[in-house]
Amino acid sequence: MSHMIKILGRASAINVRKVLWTCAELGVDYEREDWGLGFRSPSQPEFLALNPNATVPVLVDGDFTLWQSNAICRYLNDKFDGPLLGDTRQQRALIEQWMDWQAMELNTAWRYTFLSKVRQSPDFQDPGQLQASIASWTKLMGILDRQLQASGRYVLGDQFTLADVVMGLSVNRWLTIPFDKPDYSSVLTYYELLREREGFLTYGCNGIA
Ligand SMILES: N[C@@H](CCC(=O)N[C@@H](CS)C(=O)NCC(=O)O)C(=O)O
Repeated sequence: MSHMIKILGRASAINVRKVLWTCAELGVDYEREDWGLGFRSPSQPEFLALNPNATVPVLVDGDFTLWQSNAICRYLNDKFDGPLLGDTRQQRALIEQWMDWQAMELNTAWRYTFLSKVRQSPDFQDPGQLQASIASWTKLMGILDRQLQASGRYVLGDQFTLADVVMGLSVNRWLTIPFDKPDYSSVLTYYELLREREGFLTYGCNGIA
C-alpha cells in the first residue's frame, strides 16, 4: 500500500526548510508534524527513538527513518528520480562536496554568531568568540562568492542542484543577520537568482531559526 512521506520538524527551522524546499522542487507531497522549539520537544522518548540527536528534521517513509537534513534531501531526490544531483558521478560528487562543506564548514562558522545575535543567548556573548565566528564565516562566504563568480550562475554552473538548496538557506542567513560584511556581489546576484524560484520564496528566504 502506498503511504505519504512524513517530515517531522517545525517549518521555521533552517534545516527543515531545506527539506521542504527540496519537496517543492521535486513536486513531492508529504505530511508534516511540528516538532522542535515552541512545539513538541524532540527530547521526548517517542522522538528520540527516531533520532537520538533530538533534532529536526526527521523523515519517515513507511518503516524507513532518516535524520540529517542533507541526507534527507539526497534520499528524496533519489527516491523520486529528481534532477538535483547531476547527471554523472563526478557532477554528483561535486554537489555533495558543496553540501558537505555547507553542513560542516559553513554551519560551524556561523553558529556562534547566530546564537549570539539572533537567539541572544547569554552563553554566547563573548566578544572575542563572536569576532572569531564572524571572521571565519566571512572568510567562507568569500570562498562561496568566488565559486559563484567562476560558475556564473548556480553553485555548479547552469544547473540548479541540491547544493543550491542548502546554500540558498545559508546565504539567506548570511544576509539576514546584521553586521559589517564585505560586498560579495556574486552572492547578492545569486540570492536574486534564487528568488526567482517559487520554492525558495516559500521556504528558503523566510524564518530565521
Ligand atoms: N545537522 C543536523 C542539524 C539539525 C538541527 O540542528 N536542527 C535544529 C533546527 S535547525 C534543531 O533541531 N533545533 C532544536 C529545536 O528546534 O528544538 C541537520 O542538518 O539535520
